Amino acid sequence: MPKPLNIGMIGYGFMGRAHTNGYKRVNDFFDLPYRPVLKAACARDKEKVQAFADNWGYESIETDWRKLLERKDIDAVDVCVPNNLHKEICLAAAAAGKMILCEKPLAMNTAEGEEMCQAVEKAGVANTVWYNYRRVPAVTMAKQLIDEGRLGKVFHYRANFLQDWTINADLPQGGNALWRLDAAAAGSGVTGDLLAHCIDTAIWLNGSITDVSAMTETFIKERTHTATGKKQKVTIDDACSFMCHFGNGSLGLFESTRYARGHKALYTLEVNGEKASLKWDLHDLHRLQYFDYSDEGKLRGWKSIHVSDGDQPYMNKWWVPGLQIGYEHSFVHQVADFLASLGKGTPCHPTFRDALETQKVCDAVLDSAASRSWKNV
Ligand code: SOE
Repeated sequence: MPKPLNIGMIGYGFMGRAHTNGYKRVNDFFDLPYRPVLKAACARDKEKVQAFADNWGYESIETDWRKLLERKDIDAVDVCVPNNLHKEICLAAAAAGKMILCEKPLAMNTAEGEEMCQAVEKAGVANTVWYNYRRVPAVTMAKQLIDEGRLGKVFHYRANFLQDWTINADLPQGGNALWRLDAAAAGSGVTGDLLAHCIDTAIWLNGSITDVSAMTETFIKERTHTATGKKQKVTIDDACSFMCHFGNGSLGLFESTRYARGHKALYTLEVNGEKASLKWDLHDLHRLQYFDYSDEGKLRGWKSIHVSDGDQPYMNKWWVPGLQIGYEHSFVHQVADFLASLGKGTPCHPTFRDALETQKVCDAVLDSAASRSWKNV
């Protein structure tokens, strides 16, 4: 019988729902040493958090996260609030001895992230950051192929994360979901929100990034702030592109924007090696494109692998070959891996320390754009 693991969820937005769905489904499909129990949901607005708790099946609510952390019946807290609140909550949660599952990006900047790493390491509490795309089966399979040496020496890593939801100049900054447009709450724009995903996957697949050269742009200079009702300067990056070197000698090219009309959430990545290349696209997330130069010449070409077979990552837990899974399953997988790691007493990657690497690259990217010069990570 799996042991109960009592979850305290802080926040109830998009990620609060995505993570809760993961906690609810995980034991139906995975054999695990622990079973998440939806103990308490916490947010400032009592009515809204009660509605969330009722809808998703949390046993109780809190309106002050400090109260949640005082509760003896909470084992792990899930931090799903805007980025400017991550540090304070995580430091307090670590001091209270709670395990922490923190939404990405880890922090507002590297200095905050470093403090958070030290706090969880000092407290010895299990920790992970929700960079969920690692656990899309096709992406996990890309990692396996690279680790098996099938690509050989890597020359190029390329990633894009393109959206178009902020083109409307009337969209305010601040408040539900739109806190992402307010640098005071988000820290940065697409760099921390979208490129952070690309960077996490890139470091995982291709190793460390050593130096970067970036440009950013803020296309809409002023937006009404939800809190004040007044027009305020926009200080997030609406778009960011950067090039970089990886420690393994390969070259990286990254682009992210919320102004690519027609693209809703187009995360694509491509790795080109001496022996083979691979490509992945979030809009077609169960496929991995693979080109193997060792194939017989006349048959050589890109293969579109439908990652849905039992011998492909995570897929033996789901349906039968050919029947695919989706975005939400990446969160189920992260919960499964977190619970399995707890059972083994091993870290669940990305840990806070892993996510700090991504944070450092984001900071170097923003520094580079501001100073129009190359920056070491
Ligand atoms: C922003 O639109 C967003 O929801 C990000 O915050 C998520 O991290 C990303 O996965 C999808 O886009």
